[in-house]
Amino acid sequence: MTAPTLRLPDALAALRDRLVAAPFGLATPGRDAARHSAHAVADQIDDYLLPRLRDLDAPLLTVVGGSTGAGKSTLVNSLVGAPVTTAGVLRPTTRSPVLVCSTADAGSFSGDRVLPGLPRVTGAGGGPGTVQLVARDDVPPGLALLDAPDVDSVVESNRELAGQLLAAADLWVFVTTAARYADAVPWDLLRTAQERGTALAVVLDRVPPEATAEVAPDLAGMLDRAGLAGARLFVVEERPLVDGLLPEDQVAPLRSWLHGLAADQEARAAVVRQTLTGALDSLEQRVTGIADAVDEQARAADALRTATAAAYAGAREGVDEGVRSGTLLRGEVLARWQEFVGTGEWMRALQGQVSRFRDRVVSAVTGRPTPADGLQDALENSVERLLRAEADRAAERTVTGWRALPGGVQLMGDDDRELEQVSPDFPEAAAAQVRDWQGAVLDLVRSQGADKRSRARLLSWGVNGAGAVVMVAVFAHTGGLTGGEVAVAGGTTALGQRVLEAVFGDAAVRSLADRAREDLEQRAAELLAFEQARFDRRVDEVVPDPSAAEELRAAVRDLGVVRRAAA
Ligand SMILES: Nc1nc2c(ncn2[C@@H]2O[C@H](COP(=O)(O)OP(=O)(O)OP(=O)(O)O)[C@@H](O)[C@H]2O)c(=O)[nH]1
Ligand SMILES: [Mg+2]
Repeated sequence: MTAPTLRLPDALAALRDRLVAAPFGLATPGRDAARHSAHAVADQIDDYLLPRLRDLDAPLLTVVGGSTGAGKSTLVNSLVGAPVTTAGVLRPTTRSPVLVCSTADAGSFSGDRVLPGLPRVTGAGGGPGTVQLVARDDVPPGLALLDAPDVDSVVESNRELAGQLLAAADLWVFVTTAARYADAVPWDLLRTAQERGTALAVVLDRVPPEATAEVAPDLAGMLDRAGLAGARLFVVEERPLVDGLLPEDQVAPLRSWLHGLAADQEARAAVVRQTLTGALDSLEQRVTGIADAVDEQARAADALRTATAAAYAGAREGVDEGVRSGTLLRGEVLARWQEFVGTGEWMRALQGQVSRFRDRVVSAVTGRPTPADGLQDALENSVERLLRAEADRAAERTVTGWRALPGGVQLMGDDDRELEQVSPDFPEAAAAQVRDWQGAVLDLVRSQGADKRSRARLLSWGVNGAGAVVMVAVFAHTGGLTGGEVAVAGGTTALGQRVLEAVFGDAAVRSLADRAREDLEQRAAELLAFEQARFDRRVDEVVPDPSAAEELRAAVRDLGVVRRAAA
């Protein structure tokens, strides 16, 4: 059986992997904070929790943190009694951390046991992203001091690094000054320390001697009210420095407290336990917050997809409506239709008197082998225009919808103008589909166009002519209505309808037209699906895994189970 304590690192590593993979591609309101938090938790697992669990007896890592110019580097030098880290008048001075430890402990800190992402260098000049390691014989074993960059830096990388270092600490030595002890950023960090139960000491530095009596109790009160009464408070008065170091009487109390910890294995273990337990306890709440933000991502993705789907459903309906309403038969198509079936008195005379004129119509039409090309071209253009208009409208509606939704604007980026209309391939694809449709209609007419009698009439027009007639029928024949009931696009088209019925027979026209219409609507749906996919792909790319939030919650639940089993 595996000892439960051995499984805790596995559970943490699994959680870390989930955090690193958490999708935050959509600019939702909670995104940035949650992404930051996910990185911070993942870093803390790598930088602190895993190394600490692997070796509970490893020396304490004490991180000296606080505002720029608070005197952190000066304090570290004074504690050590030598200029191990650079103090300076330019703000901020410390850019890359300096870790001072006993020579005996150098092995604990020289590798990647703690802070594995920050390579160690010896000697100054390692630069940002490194930790300068200083091993000294005169530093007692058991406790290392890390001089950190400022927590409220104007330099963003400094701030982030400081946060990462504090999360990696067994013990925070928080340095603030008489002038700045009420600043917001340090207090945010102190509250974090309180929430996580991190072992903490506070140094009130650079206090004008005459102000000590007033300022120190004020800060102690603030700590108390923040639930940090347990933190040790050290006061260091601002005095002239000697060789860059604080006078011995000012630094001695803090030094002896730290040395006491270093020497006392029990006390050290208590500090480790406190910070370790606090960090582990804090994970559930932190990860829950991150998982909620991942849910927010999923909801935002759904909203974007829904907006897209609605726009393109509208486009499909628009096409169907356009096909059924007869509007496609206006203008050029109508003119070509009249040209095709012939114009003249008999057409007008036909109105209302189909049966009487049927035979004349049929003979008139069959007797005129007018080329159907003009009609076909006109139909093609008319259908393409409809498809284009609906696809353009859907693209525009989607873009408008996305602009109003969380993450939508960022997801489009600079492409919004391009997305607002059909894709560049659309016109060609639409033309090809319409041509294919016309071919399919011709095939339909050829293979099963109506009964024998009407097919004979049809074919006397030639397949092209017959196909064109069926296409007109598609647009003239509204669902369920027949013959005289239909008044499509004015009397002239209704007339066209009657001509068709005279030629085909009513039922045959309807059946052919229905099938041809279904085919066209199917092709339109395919074209629109292709257009819609441009939008869906963007969403899919940034929110790939719908179960991410649940997996995060499961990972933190597993951690709880392992911890309870170990307890
Ligand atoms: N006279 C006097 N000067 C001090 C004292 N503490 C710090 N200083 C000076 O204040 C300046 C800033 O001190 P640092 O130790 O560099 O401050 P820091 O907190 O490390 O600053 P960053 O690295 O920028 O975050 C330096 O010029 C120090 O010499 C003190 O107690 N007395
Ligand atoms: Mg410094």
